[in-house]
Amino acid sequence: MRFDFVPNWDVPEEITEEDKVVRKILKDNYTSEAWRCMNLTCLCPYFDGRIENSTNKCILPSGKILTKSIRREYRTLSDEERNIYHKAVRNLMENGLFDEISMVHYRVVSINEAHSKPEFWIWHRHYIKSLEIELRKINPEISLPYWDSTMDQNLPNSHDSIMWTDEFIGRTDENGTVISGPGAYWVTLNGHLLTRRTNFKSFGLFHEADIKYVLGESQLGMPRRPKIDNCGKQLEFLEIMHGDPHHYVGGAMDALITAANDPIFFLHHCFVDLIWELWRQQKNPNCHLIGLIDDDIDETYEYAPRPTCTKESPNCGSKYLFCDQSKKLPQCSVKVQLGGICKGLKNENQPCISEQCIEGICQYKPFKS
Ligand SMILES: [Cu+2]
Repeated sequence: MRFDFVPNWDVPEEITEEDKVVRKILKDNYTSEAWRCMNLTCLCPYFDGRIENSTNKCILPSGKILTKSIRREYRTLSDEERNIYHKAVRNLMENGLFDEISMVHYRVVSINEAHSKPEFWIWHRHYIKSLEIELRKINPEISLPYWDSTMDQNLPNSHDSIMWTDEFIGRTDENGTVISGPGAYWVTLNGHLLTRRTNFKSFGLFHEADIKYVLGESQLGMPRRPKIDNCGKQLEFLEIMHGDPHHYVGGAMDALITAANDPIFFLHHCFVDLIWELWRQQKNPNCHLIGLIDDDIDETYEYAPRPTCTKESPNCGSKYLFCDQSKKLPQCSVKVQLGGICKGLKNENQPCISEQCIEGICQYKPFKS
């Protein structure tokens, strides 16, 4: 049988159309309310922990202390951290929770909620937090990483980023089927193998200039009062902008209804949430409502800063990133995979994951006799 990688969780034997459709029966009742917790004391029971009276800390059954999750850029995780993260995602796929959570997104999309309106920010914030909590229940050391796709967008060809390799979010075959990474051969809720675009050219990822534009704005659409005080437009722009990486990745990510079937959804939305958080922290009090003011701050997670570099301090904090100094302002970019285009980048900035940029292509050093 072709689909021997399908977890036997609730998947009936019934496979039709030459093994192309697998019907999953979901419980469709993801009801955990852990996402409502704004601090670790509240989260503690969801981890079977206990609050130690003297310190007020949450002690897990392992004896470790439950700490705030620190969300870091996906390419700054160590190899070990990344593998632990991938494994935990796979684990949720196999125990059915990943599908249950994907289904929550499917449901709100099908009733026209949480998108193209001010709830977009809050809703997706809570949504990705649900996945993070489930991942942390498997391993409390995990934090949801974010995908700062401006670092891929900076490359001569963003599809040459190491993002799309076996070690990271995975490769696709010529049909677009994801064949490695945490989404490898995953069967989505509509019964198809997870796909992504094989040709990424038609859409862009996040552009630094657009993020700067959003952060430069001081007002926000007020929930339920979108047109008042000219507060309406800026975050709408960010929501529209967030669509480009969806289309860029393509496949399941291309459509709202299926997007959350791809694990990359959560990396992308985590970055979207980070931009929102950066914006929120510099809010304009005149355009402010509940959910945005400081006493609503969520103490269960925080964001590590986005990787940055300067000429004087060119370290982007990971062997998978480099400080691109070929442009006016130095900026951290993700490295280019073997065989990828590095034309225009400076070899001394080490843009290639392989040894060298030779004649515009990342390759190994030529053999010297
Ligand atoms: Cu959504």
